[in-house]
Amino acid sequence: ALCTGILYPRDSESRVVKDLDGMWNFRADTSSTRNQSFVDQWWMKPLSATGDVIPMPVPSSYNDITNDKSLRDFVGWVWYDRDLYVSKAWQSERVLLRFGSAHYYAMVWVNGQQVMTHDGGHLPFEGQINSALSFSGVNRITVAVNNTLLPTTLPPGSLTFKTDTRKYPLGYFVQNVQMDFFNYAGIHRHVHLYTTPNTFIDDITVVTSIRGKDGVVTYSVMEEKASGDAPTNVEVTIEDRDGNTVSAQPSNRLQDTIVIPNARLWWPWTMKPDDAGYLYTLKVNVSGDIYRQPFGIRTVKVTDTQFLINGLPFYCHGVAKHEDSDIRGKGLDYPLIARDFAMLKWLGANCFRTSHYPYAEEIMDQADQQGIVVIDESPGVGIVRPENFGPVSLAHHKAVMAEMVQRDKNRPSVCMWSVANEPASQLPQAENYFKEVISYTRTLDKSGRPVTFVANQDYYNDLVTQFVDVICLNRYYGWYSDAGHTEVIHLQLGEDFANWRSKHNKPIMITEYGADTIAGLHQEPSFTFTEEFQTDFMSEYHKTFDKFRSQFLVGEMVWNFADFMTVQGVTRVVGNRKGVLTRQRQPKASGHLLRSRYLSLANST
Ligand code: GCB
Repeated sequence: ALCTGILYPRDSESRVVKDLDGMWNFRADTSSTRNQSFVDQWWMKPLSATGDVIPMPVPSSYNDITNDKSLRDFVGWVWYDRDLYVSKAWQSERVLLRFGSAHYYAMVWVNGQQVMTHDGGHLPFEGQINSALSFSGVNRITVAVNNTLLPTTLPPGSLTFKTDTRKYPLGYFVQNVQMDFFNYAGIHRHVHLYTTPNTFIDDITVVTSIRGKDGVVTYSVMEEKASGDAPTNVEVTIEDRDGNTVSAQPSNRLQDTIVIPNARLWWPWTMKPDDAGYLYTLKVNVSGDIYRQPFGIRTVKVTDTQFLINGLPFYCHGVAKHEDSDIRGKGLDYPLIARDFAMLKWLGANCFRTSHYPYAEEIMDQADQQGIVVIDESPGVGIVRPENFGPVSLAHHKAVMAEMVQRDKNRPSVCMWSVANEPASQLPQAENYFKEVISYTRTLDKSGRPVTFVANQDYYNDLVTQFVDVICLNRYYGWYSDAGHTEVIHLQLGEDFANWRSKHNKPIMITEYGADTIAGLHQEPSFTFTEEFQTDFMSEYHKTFDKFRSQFLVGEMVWNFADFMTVQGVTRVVGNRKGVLTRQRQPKASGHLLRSRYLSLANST
């Protein structure tokens, strides 16, 4: 899976895309668990013939759709199926079935024949299904998805079975997860069927640099050739945003460098509004298979005090987010995506981190197009127990990084990779584990983006920051320690900055700081959980940031963009309330505070 492409399905003169979104039949399997074989072979017949099914929207998490508490909190296998027909005209093409993501482990059958499996909840997977398809009658696609998290999955988790039947009913178990967000599950993103010719473009990689006023575009195309097909005929051109061809003459090579004179660069919207998110298109034609790959011309470089985009210092003022909303959970939803980007702009944010997993491709497209910088984070969250650092975990973590870089390598918005959030970076096992993951990630990205992980440990016990380009810190002074005491924040944060700097001569970014706040709860003078407290608390952080901004602080990101769902617990009032927006994306007082700060930062840089 590592060397094959996962290009986004785009239609063209040679490709047809059909989406399979809609209502699927759905049923949870309450009798099988991840590690057991299935009780019944439900893929052999229509799901409705196995028992009661309900209509389930795709894409969506299944958890919050019904009133059934056991489905909301379900851990194990759930099943989806639906019927479809394909055009006879597709018989001579390759037909691929592609899932934007399914959480967590997925198995897929077409007409009872297994066509693929995939490990991991936040990245696309696909397979060619011609041999299982009927072109002259109905087809059935069956998908089984299992959300059980194990010590070796990303994120990791474990199951504890309680066997004392005086206290627990038979079969009672607890899913232990170290992550502070609800383990939403199901088919979370689009399901596409698409075609390509038999000689086809498998992958495209674009790397850009800047020479004076020119943009230097180095691309490489991977083709798969059908046996007996005529010699490859290649034509590659570049179009600007208005569709004008800007490459002097077409290249006829699979690998080449094209220079665009007086190129327009891709910029974050705060640095150059007119060229915010400026994208070109690499138009590739390989023996008649046509694919249009968007890309931007921009460079990223980190010095010991600065984060440079196109050679100019970039100060990141943004947010950490989640894919999370009412009803649909982590399911892809276009109105939500549009609203989130509208509110990012409203806040004046110029960047976000995909805490704590890669986000949908349709979200990343908006970041590319709107000129928002992204720190692209892997699902490496909750790596905190010694058993999460073994060889199986390491191999899986590398495989996930490979899939993630493969998917996002051509995106100009992605300016840094984060391999993990808050791992136990003080454990001796962590040092070699992350040395491997980080150096492997560097080899994957031909454009050499910086690589980091997000730390919550202290400067004196952390063993991993030595391998990163930017020190990323999550800090909760005045909240998880000295709760309510905003007066300690500037002292503790300032001391912390100084200590990290003297240990590692690298730029620092605050990737989280925040306080739980119930919208509408007020108290003066401020008190924890009130809107007054959240703004007081944030203002203290801002004072400290301003002191270090001209030195080595390269960014600040509040935790969190919006309130989001978590597991039930005594510190969470129907979810994590650290949003500067509510879960419905309406501002708290802190949203207005951040907006005035970020808009003035935007105007000063
Ligand atoms: C963190 C985690 C984040 C949590 C947050 C909190 O450090 O990275 O996932 O939600 O703290 O609110 O506790």
